[in-house]
Amino acid sequence: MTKSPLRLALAGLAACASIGSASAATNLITNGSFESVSQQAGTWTIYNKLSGWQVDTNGVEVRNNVYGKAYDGANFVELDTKKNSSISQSFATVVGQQYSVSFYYSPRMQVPLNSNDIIVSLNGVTKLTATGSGQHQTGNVWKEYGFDFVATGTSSTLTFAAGGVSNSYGGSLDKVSVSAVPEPASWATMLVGLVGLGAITRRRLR
Ligand SMILES: [Ca+2]
Ligand SMILES: [Ca+2]
Repeated sequence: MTKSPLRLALAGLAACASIGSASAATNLITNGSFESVSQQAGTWTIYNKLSGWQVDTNGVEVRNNVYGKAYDGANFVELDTKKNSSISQSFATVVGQQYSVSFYYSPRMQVPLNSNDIIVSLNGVTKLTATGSGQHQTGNVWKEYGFDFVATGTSSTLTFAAGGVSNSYGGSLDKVSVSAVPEPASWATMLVGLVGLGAITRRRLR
């Protein structure tokens, strides 16, 4: 059966709709901005549990605008609690689908380069290390980091771990997100759909 322009246009519109919902950036990470905790402004607490995240035995420090503001909302976290700690989260993925990881990192003010590392890994493999010196810094200076990956399993695990000198002072983390990247095939279908719509429109105008 040959595809009529109308059929192609409808398929294209369906693809548009699915891309639209994906580009509304469905975040696969739960509590990526660490706002689940009602942390009092200007204070910090080390937690052994945090909504959405698996927390290492050394805990995770939630800070509400203390020694620097959050990038998003009021809370951010520090992973060098009493010593270097880590948090991780597993989320459902589709094998072969590409995903984009994004997060915001800031060195901690007045803490040197060798104590501020946050090591990011996916399924146990290190992807990048966010680091910087905060020695001449006032408050937080946020910068976006990220990487893309293609899922190899129906579940993927993202881990953030404090690195460098373990001394209770380390880098800040906020606004973690993972979202599916639209596949080229979807864009191709959408283009075909738009061309099809154009053809129909031209025909109707005649
Ligand atoms: Ca936040
Ligand atoms: Ca440190």
